[in-house]
Amino acid sequence: MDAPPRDGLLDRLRRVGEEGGLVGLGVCSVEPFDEVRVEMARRIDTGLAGRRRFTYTDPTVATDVSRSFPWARRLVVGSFTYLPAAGNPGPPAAGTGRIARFATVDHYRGLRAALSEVAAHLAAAGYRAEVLADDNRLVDRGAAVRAGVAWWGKSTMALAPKYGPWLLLGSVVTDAELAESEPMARDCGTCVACVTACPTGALNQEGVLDATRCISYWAQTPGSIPLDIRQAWGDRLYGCDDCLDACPPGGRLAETSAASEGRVDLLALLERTDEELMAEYAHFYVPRRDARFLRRNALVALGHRGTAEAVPVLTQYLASGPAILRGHAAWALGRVGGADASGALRRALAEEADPAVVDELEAARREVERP
Ligand code: B12
Ligand code: SF4
Ligand code: SF4
Repeated sequence: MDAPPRDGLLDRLRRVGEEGGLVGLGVCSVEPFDEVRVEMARRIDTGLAGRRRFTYTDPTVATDVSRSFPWARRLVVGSFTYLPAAGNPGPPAAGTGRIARFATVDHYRGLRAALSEVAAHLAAAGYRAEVLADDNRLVDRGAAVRAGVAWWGKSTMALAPKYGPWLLLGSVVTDAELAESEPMARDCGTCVACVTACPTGALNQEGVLDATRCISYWAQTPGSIPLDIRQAWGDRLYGCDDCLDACPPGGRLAETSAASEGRVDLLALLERTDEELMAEYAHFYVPRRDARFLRRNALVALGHRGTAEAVPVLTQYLASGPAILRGHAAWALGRVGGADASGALRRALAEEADPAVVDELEAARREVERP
């Protein structure tokens, strides 16, 4: 569509977005995000991106929306907060694990619904419009910063006044040549609270995340979780909010989010079937939709929060199932400790044939039997 947008269209889009629940809306050009692409390539080359996934599968596509939508002229970027709705998991409690607040339920649904309203309004005005949220074809934070919806924090999160980092981001790609918004003239100043709060040292003061050290990354990445990351894991089941919880601009909103949400009984979870787990956590990103990776996370959390009550279930996991779960169950038993754990580890050592699991069992037995 070639005709310039009629007066007031942007105001109407803002109203539609706000009614749908967006807390911020801005417009930016579709010029390629060259700086982000260069930074992504650097992170891939230096290993900081971890395994190539999502936007990292093809940074050229993710940073140039015109490759996927040749007709695109603008991005209408929206932000959506999931607090206070996502509540607060509260303090750690024996036998329980914690879900990061962005995932207590599928909060992206609210974001997508609001963006769809904006897209429908553009379509009714005669323009093309497609919703992109958490999609491999766009770097959402780059778009949000350019459209003045947020600034880049040292946690790498896109932050906004009042909401801090507690925002999900998405865009409507359109051919409507709407007026572009001014970027937000803010930065983190001297604050480094997120860098200090990160339990694994995954962040630096230049706003770079080493994904291979990030708990949120490992919670959704296949394979064995490195030992030093397991040590720092705490009671997490999925996601990590430490760098968000530490962030002063979002502090007040987090304080108002008091309802108890996001705490899970780990033993009950480990006793459910794969089908039940994948249905209950359909909105989690679980590699290959393979429930064993969620069980693996629960085993690590039990290693931190399990009591003697957890030993029988952990022992079952030692004796059957995939090697990755036998190994993580051994590690958890090593942390829970006690005579029953020691006996279970010794019996498993007599039977186990997989060398990697044998190593885990040996290390756990040494831990339990340390004088
Ligand atoms: C891949 C990914 C991850 C990976 C990160 C892997 C990696 N190697 O980067 C993992 C699994 C770790 C992850 C974790 C989380 N994620 Co994520 N993730 C994404 C995804 C799919 C792509 C991100 C991407 O491509 N980044 C590209 C890199 C290069 O950008 P960057 O890391 O932001 O780095 C830039 C800044 O550092 C910046 N920069 C530029 N100028 C300046 C200036 C200053 C002063 C500073 C300090 C920095 C700076 O330079 C870099 C490039 O320019 C997006 C969705 C999407 N399609 O965009 C969601 C997304 C980024 N994730 C999101 C969320 C909610 C999370 C978690 C909070 C979930 C949780 N609670 O566990 C954590 C937060 C961890 C953290 N501190 O970032 C939200 C973030 C919303 C927001 N307000 O920023 C997004 C946008 C999803 C969405 N649509 O809402 N995520
Ligand atoms: S999500 Fe957790 S582990 Fe990852 S950078 Fe933030 S605080 Fe560190
Ligand atoms: S904690 Fe401080 S440095 Fe980190 S993102 Fe928030 S304001 Fe910026």
